[in-house]
Amino acid sequence: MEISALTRSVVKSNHAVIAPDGYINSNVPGWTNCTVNVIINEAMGAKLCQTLITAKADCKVVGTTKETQIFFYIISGEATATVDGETKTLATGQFVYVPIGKEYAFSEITEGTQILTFHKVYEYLAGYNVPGVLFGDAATVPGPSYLGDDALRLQVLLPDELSFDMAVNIFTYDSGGHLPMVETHIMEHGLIYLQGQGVYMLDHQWYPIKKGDSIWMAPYCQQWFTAMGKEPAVYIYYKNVNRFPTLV
Ligand code: UGY
Ligand code: MN
Repeated sequence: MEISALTRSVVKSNHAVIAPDGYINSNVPGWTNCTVNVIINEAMGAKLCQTLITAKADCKVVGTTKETQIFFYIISGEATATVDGETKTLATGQFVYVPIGKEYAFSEITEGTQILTFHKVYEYLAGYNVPGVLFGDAATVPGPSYLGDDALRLQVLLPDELSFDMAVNIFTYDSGGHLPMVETHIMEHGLIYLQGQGVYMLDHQWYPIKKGDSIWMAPYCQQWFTAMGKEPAVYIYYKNVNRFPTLV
């Protein structure tokens, strides 16, 4: 039997690795008959929230966004989503972006369905409208090579427009593929691995990472990843974008 004091999870001041073995469930009003794991939030020092919903029988996920927009992504399974009066059935890889001030309701959720959420307080931009509801499917989003390296592919799920202050991307690395540099940047990340494994360097510490693991990277947490093993490594990640970078 494995010693239960062992885990790959760590929580540091500017990054965290959260493996599923340490999950403790939360109750979220309006999200019923499901387990909810709040993986990243402001209590950690983050400016985003990332949760994982796992449906039980007769699960419903219902609410109204206020000043915080929510991006819902079906990691596996199926659900029917109604947002601002529009209804669609969402299957694995499909998503819906819910802007501020909108009602959402997920029903007919197959037992075991896993739904990822990213939440961010919306920052208005003078001269630009607040984005509308957006349904989408990662399978139809192109994945061009990243910075000219065919071992890396980047899919951008939300429109690259100034009205959006968050990006959600899917990054695919062939085995042996790696980031072309150690990134050092102001933007924050939350992510979860959808497939594969590899080694992440965060703030000059090295972590083995695999499917199901999540990572938080604060602004300026230095980051690098290489994929290992027999299949591509894939993660879906959040990034804050498109707003003036300083109050100074
Ligand atoms: O968009 C990004 O900053 C991305 N290349 N970072 C990452 O995957 N850690
Ligand atoms: Mn980055």
